[in-house]
Amino acid sequence: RDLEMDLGSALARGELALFYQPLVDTEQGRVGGFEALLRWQHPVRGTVSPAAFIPLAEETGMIAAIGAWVIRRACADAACWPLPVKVAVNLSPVQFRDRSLPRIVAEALAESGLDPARLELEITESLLLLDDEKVLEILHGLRAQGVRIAMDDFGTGYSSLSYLRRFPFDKIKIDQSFVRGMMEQEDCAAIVSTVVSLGRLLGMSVNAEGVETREQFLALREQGCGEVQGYLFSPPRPAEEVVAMLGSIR
Ligand code: G
Ligand code: G
Ligand code: MN
Ligand code: NA
Repeated sequence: RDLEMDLGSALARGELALFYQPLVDTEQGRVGGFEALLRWQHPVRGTVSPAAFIPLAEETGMIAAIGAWVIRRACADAACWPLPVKVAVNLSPVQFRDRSLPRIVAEALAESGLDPARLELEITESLLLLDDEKVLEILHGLRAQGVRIAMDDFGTGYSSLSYLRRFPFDKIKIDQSFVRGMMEQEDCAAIVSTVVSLGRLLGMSVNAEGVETREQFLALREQGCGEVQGYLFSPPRPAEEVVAMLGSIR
């Protein structure tokens, strides 16, 4: 497969880049951090979405090198930002297959000098489906470094509330599919408000993704959802634009 061969050299050729989407603190009304989202600037195909190439990287094992690069790049970028806001990095379950992740993260933090409390790692429910002692050990190893762990896309996988007991997440991210329908559909509204209170009762922060309208934002803030992100504020933008985004949202 052509794409596969190209992906093999994409890292070395400098074709991978991190874009950043602001995480907006609803109480303070300001940017509290950024989620790093990977982009592949392919010389012929143009920008290739991670939805297209992450699965390929996972199948071929290339996700190990790409994932390590993402962690290092995100820490290095964040260490240079003018304000000490968070940086959130998405992890693939494949990055938990061996035990190298805590070391990769420790090295990225040491090299960059980034305060570990500013790094948030996003995992998905599918990781916990493996129901693996090793996964929990790795997560605890990361947590022990002072890094925060967020459950991404909450409610879309094989959601089991027992996951929230098996590992104490710092944050739950409500999937954008629920946010999209929350003003029109009672089922979405019920799920959103239930997850917001669940997070609060469990002592976890809650983020709502895919916020596109002011009405959604106001409703989420009213319900006590502490953090939001979405096109209402900004799409993911190139690293060079982070400083401008820090100043522009209020
Ligand atoms: O940015 P976009 O909406 O196109 O991202 C599509 C998907 O790719 C999302 O599910 C997102 O979590 C995932 N993704 C983006 N960047 C990374 C990354 O650096 N690593 C992993 N594993 N997934 C990522
Ligand atoms: O799986 P994960 O939540 O990491 O993926 C986030 C994805 O959602 C990214 O690809 C990002 O580009 C996309 N995204 C971010 N904000 C919005 C939004 O407001 N609306 C829509 N439709 N997509 C968004
Ligand atoms: Mn994410
Ligand atoms: Na998500």
